[in-house]
Amino acid sequence: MHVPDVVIVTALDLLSQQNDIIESVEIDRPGKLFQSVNESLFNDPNYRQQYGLNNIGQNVRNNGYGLPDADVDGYEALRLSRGSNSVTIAILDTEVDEHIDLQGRILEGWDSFSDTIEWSDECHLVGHGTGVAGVAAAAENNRVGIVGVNWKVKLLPIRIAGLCEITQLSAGRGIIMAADREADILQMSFGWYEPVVEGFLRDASLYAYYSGALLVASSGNDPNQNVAIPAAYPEVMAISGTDNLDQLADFSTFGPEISLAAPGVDIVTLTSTQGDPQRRTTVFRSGTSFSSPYVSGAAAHIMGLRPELSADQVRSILEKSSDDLGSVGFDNQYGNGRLNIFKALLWVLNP
Ligand SMILES: [Ca+2]
Ligand SMILES: [Ca+2]
Ligand SMILES: [Ca+2]
Repeated sequence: MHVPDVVIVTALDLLSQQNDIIESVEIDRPGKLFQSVNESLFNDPNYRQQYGLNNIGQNVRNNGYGLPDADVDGYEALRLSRGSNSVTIAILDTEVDEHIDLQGRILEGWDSFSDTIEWSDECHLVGHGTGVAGVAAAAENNRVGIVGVNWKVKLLPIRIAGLCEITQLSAGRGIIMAADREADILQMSFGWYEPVVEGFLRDASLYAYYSGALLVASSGNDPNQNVAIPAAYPEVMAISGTDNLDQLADFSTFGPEISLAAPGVDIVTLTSTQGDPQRRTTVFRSGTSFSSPYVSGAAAHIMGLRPELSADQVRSILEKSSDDLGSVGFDNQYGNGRLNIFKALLWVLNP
């Protein structure tokens, strides 16, 4: 309740006249504790290294000091949303391990790969899918690992890669399965440097798009190539990668298909538990594989707040609310700009 100043003044005046029982009267005022944000907010041991969420100029891995606020404003965003467990991101990747930092969030998945190609534990140990899932969804304030973009979203692991390889058949089947399982977002950190042509992979992407899912994919890790498919498909958001200075990563593929950029250099995230769920290992990864899940986690925030929005509307909000970098307006490196989750959520809450 807001009390008008005039009422307060009158009340103080009346109270101070009771000087036989009240010695003096004054207004109490709220104060602040002077702890810096990155020290106090999260107890997750690797949070301070997560410049992508909150860049305070920290020097991650001794690769140089960052540019303050060259980040997705993940810290500010938490004031507006903590995520929703009614939203699901399909992680189309290698396996997503039952890492303790993803506890309770992993739905029963599906394997599109092992019945098409033989696989071994070799690729499982890479932990690629677990790292992608961590960026989007690791739990906050659990004294484990990192802080994900979204703390409640469910994860649907769709294994499409094994033996460190991936085929368009396994990927396409996984995309169709993710759509049929009604995943809201398809997170795709893989691709092929091939032109956009008709075929099974394209058909699968269109099937998922027309079923209402938001498709998010990494642009690729070769600056001399065109944006990879499926990222280059018009129905898919293509995400390039930036560093802690908001510069395009030197490995990032770019081109006119880029929708957004997001942090992709020296990203600390989860890795394989090697079968031991108590294993809490984290690792640094670089690549557009790890920039695109920032966007998936952000999209899941929007869908949690406004479930009636279409995937196209969510995409549009993310693009319009991004921070323009490079040349003014759209450019081939950053697309519409670098993701800003806080601004996206402000847009959603105050359209
Ligand atoms: Ca910031
Ligand atoms: Ca954590
Ligand atoms: Ca620009």
